Amino acid sequence: MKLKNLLGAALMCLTTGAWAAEIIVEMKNAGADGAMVFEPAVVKAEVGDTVTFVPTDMAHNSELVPGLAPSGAASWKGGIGQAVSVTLDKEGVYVYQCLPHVIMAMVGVIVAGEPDNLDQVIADSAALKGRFVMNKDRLDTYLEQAK
Ligand SMILES: [Cu+2]
Repeated sequence: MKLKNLLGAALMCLTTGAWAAEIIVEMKNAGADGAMVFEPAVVKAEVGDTVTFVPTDMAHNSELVPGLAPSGAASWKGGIGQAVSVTLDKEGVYVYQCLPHVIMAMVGVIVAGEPDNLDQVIADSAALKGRFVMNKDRLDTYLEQAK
């Protein structure tokens, strides 16, 4: 009886995705890609995985850029200096930003499953890129890695 319960619990875990990964992205003043970065800046994940943004340094946030995500995907907007988590509920490419440092191209990319909407995201990212004053090719570099 006890063993049967254990097996049942294990099966439940498998079918409900209890093994989904949790991925940590740090918000930093400096990193491998220069000043004001998310690290890792390009995350390849699966639908159901959770990404948590951790304020390693202060004065950063993470928020989804409206329109630069799979259709119908859950959005997120963390407070300044606050950790925030998102569970990826739709397959595709997500672009997010740090609001105080958009002009320094403090952005990041998540790919959940296949990057089916990548061409659309690239086409629609012009407005965001227009706000960059520094590191102007950073998002293009990240999106190149999203393929
Ligand atoms: Cu920032």
